[in-house]
Amino acid sequence: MDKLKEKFAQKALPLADEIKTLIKEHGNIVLGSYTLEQVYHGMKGMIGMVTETSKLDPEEGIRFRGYSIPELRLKLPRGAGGENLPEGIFYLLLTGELPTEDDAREVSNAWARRSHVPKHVFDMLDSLPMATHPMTQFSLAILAMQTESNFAAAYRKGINKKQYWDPMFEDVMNCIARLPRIAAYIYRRTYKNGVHIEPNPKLDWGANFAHMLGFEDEGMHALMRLYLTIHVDHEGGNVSAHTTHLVGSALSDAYYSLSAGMNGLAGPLHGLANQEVVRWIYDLRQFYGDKMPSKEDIAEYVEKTLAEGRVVPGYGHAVLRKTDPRYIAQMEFAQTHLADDELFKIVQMLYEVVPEILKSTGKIKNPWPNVDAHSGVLLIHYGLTEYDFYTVLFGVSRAIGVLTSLLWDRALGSPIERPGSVTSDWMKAQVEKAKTTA
Ligand code: CMX
Repeated sequence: MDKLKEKFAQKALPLADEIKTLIKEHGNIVLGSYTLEQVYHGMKGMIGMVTETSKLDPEEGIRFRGYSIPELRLKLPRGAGGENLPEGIFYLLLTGELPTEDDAREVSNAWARRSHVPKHVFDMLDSLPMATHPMTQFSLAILAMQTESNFAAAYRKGINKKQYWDPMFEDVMNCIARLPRIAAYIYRRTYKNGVHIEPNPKLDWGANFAHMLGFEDEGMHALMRLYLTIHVDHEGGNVSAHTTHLVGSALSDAYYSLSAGMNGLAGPLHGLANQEVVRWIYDLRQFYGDKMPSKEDIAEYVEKTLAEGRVVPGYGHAVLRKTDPRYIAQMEFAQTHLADDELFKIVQMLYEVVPEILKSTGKIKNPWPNVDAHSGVLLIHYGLTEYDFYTVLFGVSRAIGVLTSLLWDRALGSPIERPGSVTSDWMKAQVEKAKTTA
């Protein structure tokens, strides 16, 4: 068994026993109660699942295995041109331990070894109309790889449920290893006349991804490492993570589950917001004659967006109540590498103007920018201008978090998910009941 797989088994299997005991001995402890509004409004704030890899605090932001983004920027191994290696955060999410440089390098090597994409996946992509959105192509390609699932093959043979985690480990490693190749193929097919670039096995995962997309600039390699590290995980309840977990709970394999999760990421209120932000900024600039907008212009355009019953993309969050630390990490990168960039200056002005206007509506719970408010501007600076592709980059990173979580689900013996649902008539009856008891 390879070292990382053995380490995972040493961590996960004892916890599976511990959880069984916890449920047996303390299963009747009451964790909270929820309101009619929470049931109608997307179950916000209801504790409904366990996700081992990360936890989101509304005020402080995400902690990966207990570490905040600023802490991890100091503690995780870095690539040649700077910025943490996504391989390092994968190791942390998988094992709960900070990786050494060697640990991260071993993940890099394992992913390089496992990165071969079967030909039929490329053939399937080539059969799609050129105008197919990159996220549709990405989700379909992941689904097409399902032919490779070790878990599905093992289940068909009749594997013992205690062993589920083993073929799932293989699927998770293989799937993540192949995603950059697939994403780069989609990019080059859609935007670069199908001229593809072979991987460079000497590069780390993030830099190799940038290389296959066609970017050799050290700054872009560093940006790709940062991007792929900060988008990995955001606890279990967000749409892409929850969907992957839910679909996987039926013992659908990693490919089925991730493809489903990516369809959720493709929604404009979730991951697609990164392309929407850039589109919205371009529309804003065009509205003011393609000149640098003033703060007054921006304020007017935000008001106009709200008056049209549209959302201001990149602002707000279902859990966060402060500026997203992932936004700040990208802002710091921009301050170091592209302080004079015109679009970056617009993003900075938006940060000064938008929150006050959103607050003044009195209904938006979080007026602050989220991760998507910043990412596009950095990518454009390095020449990745095709914004319809941005959510695929998010997806490559998010796969790390949701698939490590899915692997933990299988190791811990998580059951099929099946929450109860009620009708509005049932709700009205509860209201009547509450009135009579009051
Ligand atoms: N612009 C305009 N209106 C907004 C808004 C924004 N940025 N954020 C919230 N609102 C509105 C909601 O649409 C809702 O309106 P109604 O009551 O008329 O339905 C009201 O304010 C209350 O919403 P909320 O409780 O503050 O926010 P939710 O938890 O319902 O939604 C989110 C969260 C992210 C979907 C929402 O803030 C939004 O639409 N933001 C813009 C899209 C975006 O950036 N999404 C990316 C999020 C990060 C990610 O997943 O990648």
